[in-house]
Amino acid sequence: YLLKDSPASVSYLIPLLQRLEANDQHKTMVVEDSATVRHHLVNLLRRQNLEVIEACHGQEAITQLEQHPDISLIITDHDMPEKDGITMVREIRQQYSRNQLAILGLSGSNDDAMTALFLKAGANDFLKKPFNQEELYCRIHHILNMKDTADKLYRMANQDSLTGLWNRRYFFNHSCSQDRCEFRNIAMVDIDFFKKVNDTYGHDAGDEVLIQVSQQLQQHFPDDIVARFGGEEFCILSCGDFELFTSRLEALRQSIDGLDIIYQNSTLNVTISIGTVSGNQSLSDLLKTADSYLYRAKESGRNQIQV
Ligand code: GH3
Ligand code: MG
Ligand code: MG
Ligand code: MG
Ligand code: MG
Repeated sequence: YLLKDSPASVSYLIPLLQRLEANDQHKTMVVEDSATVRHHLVNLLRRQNLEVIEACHGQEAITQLEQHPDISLIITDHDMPEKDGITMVREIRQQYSRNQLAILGLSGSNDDAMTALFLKAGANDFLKKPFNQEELYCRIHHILNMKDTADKLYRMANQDSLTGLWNRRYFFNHSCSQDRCEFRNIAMVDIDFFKKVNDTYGHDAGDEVLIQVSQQLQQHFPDDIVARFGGEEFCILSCGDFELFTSRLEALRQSIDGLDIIYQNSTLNVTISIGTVSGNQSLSDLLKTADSYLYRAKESGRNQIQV
């Protein structure tokens, strides 16, 4: 065994157990070419109720990650056939940020630079083999906490807390992810006479309407960027066929028109107005145009799409 066994100290294990009790299921991958070490690591992790996937080298790990994008922790060796650990970490980090994935490097190499190389490639931490079992648990606990904190920060900065939709900041930061497409489709969506809902049924009822309208938006546009721009105004950004886009908008309009929103003892009904445009102009030009079409939809009687 390359691994040092040490007397199990229950007190050290408690932090990891506690975080798992908090209903956090972290899917883990062990990347290690030595079957003996890999099985030992897998056993240590399974003992902590972690779901574990195995890979024998870096290339296999990358394939596994594509099949299990919800993996949140990778523990990896360096010296492996096909692809070494540091190269693998560097490649994975181009796609998976620190709020999605925690990585722990692990190597028996006597190379002084090994720790720095792993950290520079994007690992969160490094542990030398043979390692102490409690130290492994502590480091895992630590990097998973860091990942969860980074994720929380990311959500606080990019998501709308009431509806769970993306916010303006995310919208403008990620609009470039659609730069490759020739034409971009934009839709500005605004709830009609929303102020009346608040005035009649109260602010909490208004919030419920916002939540349910947001769910409809997400269901109709699962592959696009859907953001709450403010108040009762939303924006959808997508690539691809504009006719398909407008037919989806029409389906959205109809489903909200027919939606009964139950709040306490009342059934609330709202409609939406939409302004939409497609083109290769700048995002701000497209938004201005969509906004003017939305205004036209309001002027023309609401509950409609203006193209
Ligand atoms: P129009 O059809 O012209 O869009 O009329 P409207 O009443 O929907 O538009 P208006 O801009 O007059 O009112 C929007 C209201 O949305 C006013 C504001 O109090 C309310 N609002 C904004 N944010 C929230 C929120 O987070 N929760 C609730 N309940 N209300 C909100
Ligand atoms: Mg090895
Ligand atoms: Mg409105
Ligand atoms: Mg308004
Ligand atoms: Mg508005």
